Amino acid sequence: MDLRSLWQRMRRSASLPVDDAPGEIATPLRHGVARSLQELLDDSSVPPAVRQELAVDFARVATMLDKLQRDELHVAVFGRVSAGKSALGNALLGRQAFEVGVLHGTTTEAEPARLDEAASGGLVLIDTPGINELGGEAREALAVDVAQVSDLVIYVADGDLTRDELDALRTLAATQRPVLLALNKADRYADTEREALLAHLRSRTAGLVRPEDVIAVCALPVPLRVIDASGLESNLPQSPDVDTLRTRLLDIARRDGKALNAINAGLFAGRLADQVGQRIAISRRQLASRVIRQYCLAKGVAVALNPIPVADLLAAAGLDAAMVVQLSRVYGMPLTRAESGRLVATVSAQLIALMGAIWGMQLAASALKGLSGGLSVVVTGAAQGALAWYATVLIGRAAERYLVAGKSWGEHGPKRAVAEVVAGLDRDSILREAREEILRRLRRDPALP
Ligand SMILES: Nc1nc2c(ncn2[C@@H]2O[C@H](COP(=O)(O)OP(=O)(O)OP(=O)(O)O)[C@@H](O)[C@H]2O)c(=O)[nH]1
Ligand SMILES: [Mg+2]
Repeated sequence: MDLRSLWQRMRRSASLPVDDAPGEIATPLRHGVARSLQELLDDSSVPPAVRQELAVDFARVATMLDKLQRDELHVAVFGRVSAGKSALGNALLGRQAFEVGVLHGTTTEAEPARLDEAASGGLVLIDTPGINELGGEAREALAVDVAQVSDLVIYVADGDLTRDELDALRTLAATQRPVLLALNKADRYADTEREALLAHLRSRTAGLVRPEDVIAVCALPVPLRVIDASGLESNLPQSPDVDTLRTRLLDIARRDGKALNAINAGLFAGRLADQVGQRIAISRRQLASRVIRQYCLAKGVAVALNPIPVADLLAAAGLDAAMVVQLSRVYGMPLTRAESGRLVATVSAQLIALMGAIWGMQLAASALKGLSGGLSVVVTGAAQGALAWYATVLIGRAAERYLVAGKSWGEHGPKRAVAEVVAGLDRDSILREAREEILRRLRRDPALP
């Protein structure tokens, strides 16, 4: 009996729908996950670039929910190059769905091959490229990706496991999917040898794979060479032997049934929410950096053209307040112009209190450092512009911190927060970059001295 009919029979015996009828777990989950993602897609305070990325995830969730609804069992085959992953996939499916090769690296991309009748419920096998030509990080990423789209994973080995393979197994096991270890090419071992190797593999993978899930298989045995009575040689094809593995697969599916899918969809949705949160944070931060830089440049160039006393730099707060209004929008916590003005005043007061007059002197020296003699108006202007730039960076970063914390300076108040922002930035490299950037802008303008 092929796996699909077994699967269907199993479903019938468990009184589960064999056709396309939506499952009882699927519906609420579908709505919950899809709705919260859709809300993020529609949220205008989420930067457009993030929303675009979300659309990709949304499609992925839709596929997963679809799968949930159809009650398919997605099984990924994973392992080293030439371990026989593709051959094992074919043996389980009972047809030549995947290309099998003697050359290394036959399968180069994860390719799902569906049973033709998968729409009425069934098994979907996912073949993957061999992991040993990948670096550690890529290997881990592939393992996580593969696990994400499968309900369970078969790790295929054709001998003892290397340290890298054990690492990959660990990554797979950490994804909470059931992992089976198939020792393929069993035809190459004598019975005692094979049993010894299985025992060894069970002990090496203890805690990662259940002992009963370490199974010997023969996906594509080499044909037997026979010599008949007249001395004529011929090759006798051997049939694959994957029955034990198949039975175990079905046992697990039967044991966990629909719950297996539901758990995976739940895990995926949870992880997705974390990832989405992180991505929004990163994207907001990038956007905020661009906003701050625009204001730094505007203010830096303006001050360079109209030098003002150093002490007045922090007081030139109009532009800074406009910047804070924009930053507050980036972080989805809009502030009014008046609120932004007050925020800038608070930060400036802290900066002045922190550093006072000495700060101004040191900064001026710092900004001018490295300039040769014959200071032209442009160069001294640029030094002052750089100071204005630096002050704007500090104000911008402090405002960001306040916004990210949900409009709060935290329990230690603005003094500590601003001091930490100052300590966390490399003053001299900001000044250097600012000066170079301002000079570049000024030189580009032919109307300037
Ligand atoms: N003796 C023996 N050889 C096998 C068996 N299964 C697969 N092979 C051979 O192993 C080689 C690799 O098989 P594939 O299925 O292409 O291996 P793969 O893991 O998919 O390899 P890549 O896609 O290149 O990573 C082929 O030459 C197969 O004939 C088996 O059970 N016994
Ligand atoms: Mg392959």
